[in-house]
Amino acid sequence: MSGYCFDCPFNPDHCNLKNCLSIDGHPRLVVVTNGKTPGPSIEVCRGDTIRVKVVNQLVDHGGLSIHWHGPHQVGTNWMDGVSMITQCPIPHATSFVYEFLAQPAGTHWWHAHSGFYRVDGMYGPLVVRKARENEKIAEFYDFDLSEHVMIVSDWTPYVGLQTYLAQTTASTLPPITQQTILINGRGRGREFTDDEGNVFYTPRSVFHVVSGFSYRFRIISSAIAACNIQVSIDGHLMLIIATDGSEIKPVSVNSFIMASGERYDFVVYASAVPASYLIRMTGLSTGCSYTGNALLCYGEAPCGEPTSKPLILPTPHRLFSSFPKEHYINTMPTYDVLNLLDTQALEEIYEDLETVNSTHYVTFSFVLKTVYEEGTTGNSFTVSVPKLNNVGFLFPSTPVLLQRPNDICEPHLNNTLMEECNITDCYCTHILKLKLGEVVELVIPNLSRNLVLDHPAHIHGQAVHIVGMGVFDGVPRTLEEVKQLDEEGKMLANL
Ligand SMILES: [Cu+2]
Repeated sequence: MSGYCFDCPFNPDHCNLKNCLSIDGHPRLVVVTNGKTPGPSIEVCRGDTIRVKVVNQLVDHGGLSIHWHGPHQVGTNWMDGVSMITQCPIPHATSFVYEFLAQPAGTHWWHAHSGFYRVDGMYGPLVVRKARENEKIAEFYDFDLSEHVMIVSDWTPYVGLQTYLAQTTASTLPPITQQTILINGRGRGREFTDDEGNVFYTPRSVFHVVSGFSYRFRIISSAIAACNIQVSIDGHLMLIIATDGSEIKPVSVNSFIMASGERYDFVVYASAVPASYLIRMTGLSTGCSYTGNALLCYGEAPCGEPTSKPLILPTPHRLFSSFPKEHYINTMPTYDVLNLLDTQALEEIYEDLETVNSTHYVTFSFVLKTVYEEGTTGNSFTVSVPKLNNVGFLFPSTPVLLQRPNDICEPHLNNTLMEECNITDCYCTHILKLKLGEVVELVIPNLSRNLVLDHPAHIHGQAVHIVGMGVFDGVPRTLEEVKQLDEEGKMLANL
C-alpha cells in the first residue's frame, strides 16, 4: 500500500486512484515498471517485431535484465534477457533496447532476470495473438480480451531478499507466515478496522462476463520458489485449450494446478445464474499453503461479495496438473487427475522428432546437508543445496554468449566429478553442449532423497514435447538405476 492510496480501503474509490498500489494492504517496498506492479501487459500479433526500451532507474543501483519467457528468439539469442548468460546486466541509469520477433503465438510473460526484482513486483504478461481465422481453437470461445489476462504471484509483507533468507534453513530470521496470492497485483493480506469496528480489505481483481458468452482466459504464474497453485472458479467448469503457449486438444476440468512459470489458456462459459463468483487460488506446496481470490462478475447482476461455493459436480472432481498423477494419490484420492500425457498437442508433430539423435540425463536434486557446530558432531542444522548433475550453479564472470568463461564444467562427461560432487559441494557454470539441428531427448530424474519438492523446469527459447513422466514406485533411484530402466524400455515414453 503506497501513500498515493490515501484513504484506501476505507474509501474504496481511493484504492483506484491512478498511482495507488493497494496490493495486499501491507506497506512495503515494491519494484515497479512504469509505476505499476504487475508492469504493462505487452499484447501483439504473431510476426510483429517487439521493441522495448528498458531504462534502469532502480533505486538500489542494481544491474537489471528482462527475460521474455516464451518467445523462441531464433537468431536473436542475445535478446533473451538473462544477466550473465546472454548479456551483461543493464547498469543503473542506463538503458537497453530489446528487439525480437513475436513468435510463437501464445500466452507468454516477461520478468526481471536478476536479483529479487521479479519477486518484488517486476513482471508482466506478454500475449502473442494469431488472426482468428488461423486460430484452431477459436471455435471454443466468443471473446479473447485483454481484460481476461491474469498474472498471479505469491506475496509477503517483506522484501524478496528477506523472504528468501527467512526460508533458508540456516537463517535465524523469523519464518514468514503472512502470505497471500495476488491476482494482477491485488489481494487481501490485511484486515483494516474503522472506529466503529467495520472491517475493510484492499480490493481484489474483478473479471467481467455477460451471460451466454464464452471467454478465453489467459493465466500466468509468476509464483516464487516452488509454489504450486490450484485454480478453480465457483460454479463454472474450465475448458483448458493451451498450456505454456501451446494449443492442446481441449479438456474440461474443475480445477488445475499451475507451477511457477506455467501458463494456461482456458475457456469459461458464462452459463451460471448471473451473480458474483469467487475465482480461487490455493497454494499447495510446503511453505505456500496460502490463498488468493478474484471475482467473476456477470453484467446482469450487481458485482459484490460472492456467496458462491466451490463447484463439486460433476463427480469425480477432474483436475489437470503437469506433475505426475502419483503425486495426488494420497492428498486428493477421489480426484480424477489428468496430466500432460493425457492430452495431445494440436500442432502437428514433425516426423523428424521420432528419431532421437542424442539422449542426455540431467539429474535434479535438492540435497540436505548437515552443518555441525565447529569441532563437534552435536549441535547442527541442515541446509538444502539445489543441484543439477550433482553440481550447484555458479554464475560466470563474463556472459557465456560473449566469452568462454573460466569456470565451466560438463559434469555428465566426468564421472569422477559427479561422484565427488555427490559428497561435497561443487559449484560451476554447468554446460550441456548440443549439436545444431539434432533431436535431443532429455531425461530429468528427480533424485532428491530427503526433501520432497515438486519443482518445474523450463528451457529458454524452446517448446518441448513431454513424452514420458512418472514416479518409480515411490522409491528413489540412483542415476545408474534410471539409465538401466531406460535401457530396458521400462520407462514410459510415447515417442
Ligand atoms: Cu524463460
